[in-house]
Amino acid sequence: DNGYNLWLNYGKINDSSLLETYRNQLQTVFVTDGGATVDVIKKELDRGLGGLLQQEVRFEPNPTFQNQLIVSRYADLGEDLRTLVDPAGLTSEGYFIRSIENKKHRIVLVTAQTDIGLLYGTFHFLRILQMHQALDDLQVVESPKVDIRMLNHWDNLDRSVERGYSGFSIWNWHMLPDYIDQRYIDYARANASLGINGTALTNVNANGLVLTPHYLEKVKALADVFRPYGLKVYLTARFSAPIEIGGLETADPLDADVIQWWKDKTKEIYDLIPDFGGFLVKANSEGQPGPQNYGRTHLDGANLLADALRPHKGVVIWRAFVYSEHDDTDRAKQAYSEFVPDDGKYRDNVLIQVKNGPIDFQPREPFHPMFGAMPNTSQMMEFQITKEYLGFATHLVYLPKLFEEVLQSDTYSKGKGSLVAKVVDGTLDSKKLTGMAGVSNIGTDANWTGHPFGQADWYGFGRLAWNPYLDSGSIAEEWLRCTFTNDENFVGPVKKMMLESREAVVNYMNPLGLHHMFDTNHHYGPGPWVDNLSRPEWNPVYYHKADDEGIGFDRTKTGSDALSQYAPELGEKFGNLETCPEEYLLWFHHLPWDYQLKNGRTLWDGLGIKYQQGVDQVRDMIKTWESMKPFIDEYRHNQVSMLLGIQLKEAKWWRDACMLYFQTFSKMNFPKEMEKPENTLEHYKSLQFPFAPGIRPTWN
Ligand code: BDP
Repeated sequence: DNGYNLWLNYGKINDSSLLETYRNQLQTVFVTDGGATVDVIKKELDRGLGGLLQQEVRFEPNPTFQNQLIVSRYADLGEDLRTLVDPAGLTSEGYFIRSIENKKHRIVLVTAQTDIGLLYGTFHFLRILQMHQALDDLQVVESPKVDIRMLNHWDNLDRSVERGYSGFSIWNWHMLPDYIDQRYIDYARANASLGINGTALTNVNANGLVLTPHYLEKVKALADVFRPYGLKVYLTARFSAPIEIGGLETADPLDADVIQWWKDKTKEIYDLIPDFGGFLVKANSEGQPGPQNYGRTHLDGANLLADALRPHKGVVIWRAFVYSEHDDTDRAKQAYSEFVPDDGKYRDNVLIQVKNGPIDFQPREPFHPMFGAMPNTSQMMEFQITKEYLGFATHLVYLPKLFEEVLQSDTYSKGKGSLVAKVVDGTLDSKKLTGMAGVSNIGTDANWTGHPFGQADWYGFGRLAWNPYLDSGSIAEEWLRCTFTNDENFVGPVKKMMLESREAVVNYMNPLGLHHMFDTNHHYGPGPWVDNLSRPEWNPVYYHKADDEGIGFDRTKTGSDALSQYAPELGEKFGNLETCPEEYLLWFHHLPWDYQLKNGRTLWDGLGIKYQQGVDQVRDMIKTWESMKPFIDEYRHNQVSMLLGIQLKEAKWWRDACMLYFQTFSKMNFPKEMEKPENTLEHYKSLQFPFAPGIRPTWN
């Protein structure tokens, strides 16, 4: 099994008594009449039930109500069934699944207000079977808690993928629009199975060409494929496009010709793609053009595009990933200072998309202080599903654990319990428009994500975008059961391994609040010594600030005071060494090497012990995986074994390179718990990776 089918693995149910029960309960299927989405539902049921029950699926032209699966819009239900389900509170994408047994009926009913709701309900129903759950007392009521649930592809038109580690871009621009790759359809199916309803096709480091007629035809072809699956297309808009493809002299957001150009361009797109989602914009960040090039603000830029999109009901997703060249106090503070003062001034079809942490997708960061700080502006969460800073597609790190930690963080913006999840789903400040984006890890590799367990990150992102309160353990379990097997001897240990994998990577890369110690450009291996890049905040030494005295970034009042951007309760908690959780210690404090940790050991020893622990955790993962051989196919078992072997090698590399380097300052012996480094510091410094995948071609 090469993993192409993802979690939509409809292999035969091998528990014979369960199989008998299902076969009996689901003798026939009735699906409401309808258009393209209903056709998709029928196809999925044919495939899913056919595979799981290993028998031909009998579709009836009319409901018989006996031992039948009924998939029907709420409005088409007879009075007697309608009274059994109450659609109040169900959003247009929500659904019910109920088993009903009374005098007239012995059915499982999937119903919804819309065809897309029915499709989502169908996938959920199939998942119930994939997980071998009983159909007897089903009472499922589901509506997504977040409006826009989208993937961001950092895909370039030449098919390279920025920070992509699983092959090339799946968008074959050259052969579109005439050639529709089967992958596009399977991509849409997989996303629909999770409720993902949007996809930004192109890199945030944008190319204006995608907005030219030649490319828009290709985009339209993809949008047509995705439509029946409820998946809307978005594009990244290069702010200087009016100059580059429009022939104007300026892209000033207040210039009348520029305003008109964006209006016309937007209309041109909607004429081709009536349900186009909108624009995703990275402006005035890392060399991307933006309104500040003309002395204007992010607010001016975002509102310009919002006005062009409003007549068509589109949205602007404006990224907050900015750090200015002119403020070198603390990069962690800059986005907040540029956006928060304009809270409430953005048009209502603007969402500000904020990365989960204030620096950049590190193995661990505290949540971004903008969450909870803009009660009058729609905000969107941006997670990174691709593992730019977590070992690419080579390391097994289960990201939903990280996502959950962020979503469950308390912002205290409205007192205790003001979780980031409540900002994201809008309930904290009664937001009308909400969203969650994940930077995709999908490519042309046979299994889509390179590492077989990378699929779990896509899966988990989708599930959390639907419901940000889900727990990462249940998500792991669902994914394992649907992807591999329901054998408890497999699910239990592998789930445990997945849940521990996130802490392992933190330990062997960036323990105790350290961050951004990655080597130049590729962000793969360690480079804590790097100090030669043109901007201070591109250098690891800027972040760890190791010197003869100690290590860590002082973000308290005595330092950059980034802490003041958080609610006072958190300022207290993180600012005080007594109460600051040790996982954030060096994020917020600069401390002497002999500072005493809670367990009585010195900071120096504590660092070494954490690094060692990370290595040992990977050893445990290898052991667990070894014993899983009997439960899954050889192909994927082998793949994961080899990858874990690399992960162990590299965990040691991180430990040794970082500890040897820090030792040049601490001048202390390694703690006795730590294994001896395998190489010298000079060796680690000399390693070069000029052809690492996913690197941005130019840092401009
Ligand atoms: C950084 C990446 C860079 C992206 C940038 C972004 O190194 O490739 O372009 O984020 O999010 O993490 O815009």
